[in-house]
Order: sequence, then structure tokens, then C-alpha cells
Amino acid sequence: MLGAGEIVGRFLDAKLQVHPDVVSYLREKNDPALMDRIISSVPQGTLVVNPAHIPGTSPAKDGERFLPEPDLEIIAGKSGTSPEKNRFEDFFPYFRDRYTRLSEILRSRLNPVPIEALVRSTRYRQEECMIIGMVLDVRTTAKGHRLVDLEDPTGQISVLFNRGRPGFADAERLLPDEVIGTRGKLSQDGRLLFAEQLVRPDVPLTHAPFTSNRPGKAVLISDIHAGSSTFLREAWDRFTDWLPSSGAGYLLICGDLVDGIGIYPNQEEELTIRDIYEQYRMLAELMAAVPKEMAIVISPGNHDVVRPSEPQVAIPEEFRKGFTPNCHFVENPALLSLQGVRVLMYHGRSIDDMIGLIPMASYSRPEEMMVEMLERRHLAPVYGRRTPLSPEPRDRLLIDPVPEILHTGHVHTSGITRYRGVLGVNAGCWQGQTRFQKQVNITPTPGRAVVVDLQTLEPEVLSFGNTSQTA
Ligand code: D5M
Ligand code: FE
Ligand code: ZN
Repeated sequence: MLGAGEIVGRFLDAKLQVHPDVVSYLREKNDPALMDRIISSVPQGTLVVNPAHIPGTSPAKDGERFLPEPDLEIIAGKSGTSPEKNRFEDFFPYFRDRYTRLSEILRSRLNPVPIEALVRSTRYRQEECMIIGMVLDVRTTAKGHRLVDLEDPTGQISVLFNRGRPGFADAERLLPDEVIGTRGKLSQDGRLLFAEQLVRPDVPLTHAPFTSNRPGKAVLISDIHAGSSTFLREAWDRFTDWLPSSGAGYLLICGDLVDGIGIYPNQEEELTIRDIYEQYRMLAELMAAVPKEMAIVISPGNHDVVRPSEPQVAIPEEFRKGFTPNCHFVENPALLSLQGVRVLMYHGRSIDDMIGLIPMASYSRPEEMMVEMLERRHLAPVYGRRTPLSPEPRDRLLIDPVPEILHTGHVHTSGITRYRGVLGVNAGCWQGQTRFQKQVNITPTPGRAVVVDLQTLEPEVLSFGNTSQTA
């Protein structure tokens, strides 16, 4: 049951006060997604949210049928949310929003001094203090310490994480552009902070995931790559033959729907369909084999026809011909509610960047990178490498609210994790090993789907590939 304090806190986070009647209503409904929907729909400039702001509730559903009617709501990432174009100068407000919102989360545990005051004033010299900043640069010194340049809206400072001191292990995983808090002692000249602790925004320890109060299951998959010569037709057919018996009301597809055209050099040699419209037509056929009672949520990835920068817009109308009405096209990322259980879908291009920068990370353990995302409360912390970002005034890649389930794809290997109550799922793919993956030694785990019970949040991995293909 949602607590009054939790409700009031959530509205305060959104800079809103809330009328007691709305609090009672939300407690009674016990539906966190409804709360998020109210917050996102109140008109700009609203100070107090009152009962008039509650959107019309959906008609009561009866859960007695074999396949309960899907109760799907797209909280964020509806088709048409993101503007098509952004300008380079928009990066300033974009990173400002990222800093402001993540530092707000960190402020519950830290009492930071503005960096400018720290550097200018003499009163903090050799004193213990806290700061919150965005990582401008991070490197390892000759002696093996970690040296970080941190920036806040007032200035910047260098922070040293000494090998063997607290916080060093966390500092080894520092990524450019992430927002962190740190506590330490300021040097005599005020130009260097000797860190003793690194604090990430993270999932609150008290996070209690919501569970559905009626039966329901969701099937999570990604990386179909329709049109590729390595698409595994037989595994897919076995999967869709099984679906009607699964009892699942939802199928979520987390990007790389088709293989695309011109995504990598000489790709045409590995395509069976070389027309992008035809690739989506094939996808529509694959979807037609899914029971009509299931709600299908379709989110794009880096092989799809939309712009590569994230948030990626939904698959445009002109490619949606032939899809049945149970197909819902959303952006990447997108936040859904399935019977109140919130699922954050993100294709996962940033996993490439993180694996490249985090020591010991591996393509065979994508679930560890999902934990890295949750700790940073951000889906794609690093800007300027493999993950292109679209600068919008609000950073849509922030993880806020904390979902019940984080669903990713992209790396073609399956991995499941549970971190502070959040279930992380990377299901795998429906494509065999490509020439490229062979070169870089990536062994995919094709033909797997993950079924999540919405009442317990327990996952189950099902394999539809050949045993020889599923390692
Ligand atoms: O990505 C499938 C997998 O292949 C994923 O683990 C990333 C990896 N990949 C894809 N392209 C590259 C490049 N250019 N360098 C290194 N690794 C890569 P997919 O998005 O399906 O192509
Ligand atoms: Fe893929
Ligand atoms: Zn991908």
C-alpha cells in the first residue's frame, strides 16, 4: 500500500504540493503509475494538485478470464513525445537538467558546498566538506590514484581518490558525465579535495517495488533483426507457437526490430531483405503470429529506421502498415505501466560505452551494466562516445521514477539481476552470431524470452533456440 509520506514526497520531488483528498485517493487506488500520470499531466505553473487534476480512470477490468485483459499505460515515451530536431546549443540546458535532478536526489544524503565557494573562500581549507558535481574528466595517476575533475553550476575542482582509501573502488568505476557526490578534506590551497567517500544517486535502500494485485505476466524480448540472414526463424516460430499457452498478456520488444540498411559496412551481404519497408513488413508478419489478446509494445534500437540519437522517436506511421491494433509503438526509452508495475524499456546502446570504461565488465554479463545504470539513476551516463544523445530540455534518460523492472537489449546476451528490489532483464536476441560479432568475440544467447510474473516480479527464462546455439 502506498504511504502518505511516499505520495507527498513524490509530488514534492516534482515541485508540487498535493491536496489531502488526492493523497487519500491515491492511497486507496494503490497505483504508483496513476501518481506518475497525475504528476506528468498537471498544467505548467500548478502549485497544489487537487482532485480536479485526476485524469478519468479507466473502466474496471475483471480479472477472472483466462487471459486477463491487458492493462497497459504508456507513462513516458509515447509516440510523438520527442521533438525531431535539436540544436547543439541545447546541450547546455540538457546537462543542466541532468545535474539539477540528480543532485536533488543526492541532497537527501549530502549537504554540499558550491564549488566556487569552496575554491574562493579560505574558511573551508583543510576542512572536511561535501560537493556534488558532474564528472568532466577522470584519469588514473602514475601512482594509481584516481583523479577526477568535478563541475557544478558555480565552478570546478579536482578530486583525488587515493588508492587504498574509502571510495577508491567506487572511483574505479567513474564515468565521464555522471553526477556524483563526494566527501573529503580540502587541500591547503583550496584546489584539491582529498576524497574519503563517493556517493551515487542510486536506488533508495527503502525502495519497495509495487506488485500487481491481480494475475498477469509479461514476456520480455529484444533484438529480432528481421531481414538479417542470421534471423532465427525456427526459434521464433517455436516461440510464437508457445505464446498462447504462456498466459501472458504483454509482449515487450526492446529494440533492433529489423536489421536495417547501411548500419555497418558491407551489411547488404548479410541481409535477406534489402528494402527497409519490406523489413518492417516482415516484422508485421512476425507480430501477426502473436495472440491478438496480447498487448505488444514495440520500441526502437540502433538498427531501426529512426534517428540514432536518444531518446529515439517511435517507428513512424509509414512503416506501421500491416501491424495489428494490439501493437503499440513507443520511443526508446519508454516507461510503461502493466497493471501498475512500471517497466522502463531501454535498448541499451550505452552498455557498449560502459563495458569499455568499467574494469572487469563483460558482454557476457549485461546485468552488471544494468546495476551500473541504476546506481547512477541514468540509462546513458556517457556522452560523446558510441551513444548519441539528443539534447532535450528535460533529460529523458534519467531513471526517475525508479521502475519495478528495467528491460534492456542490444548486447544479444541474456542476463538477469535484482538490485535493491528492481528486476533487471536483458533477454538476448533472435539473431545468430554475425560475422562482426565473431570478429570481436561476442557469443550471443539467441532464442530466449523472459517471462515476468507481475504479482511476484519473479522472472523465468525460456529458451527456444537450438541447444547448440544457446551455449
Ligand atoms: O549490437 C549487437 C552487439 O554487437 C552488441 O553487443 C554491440 C556489438 N556491436 C555492434 N556494433 C559494434 C561496433 N561497431 N563495435 C563494437 N561492438 C559492436 P547491434 O546493435 O545488434 O548491432
Ligand atoms: Fe541488436
Ligand atoms: Zn542494438
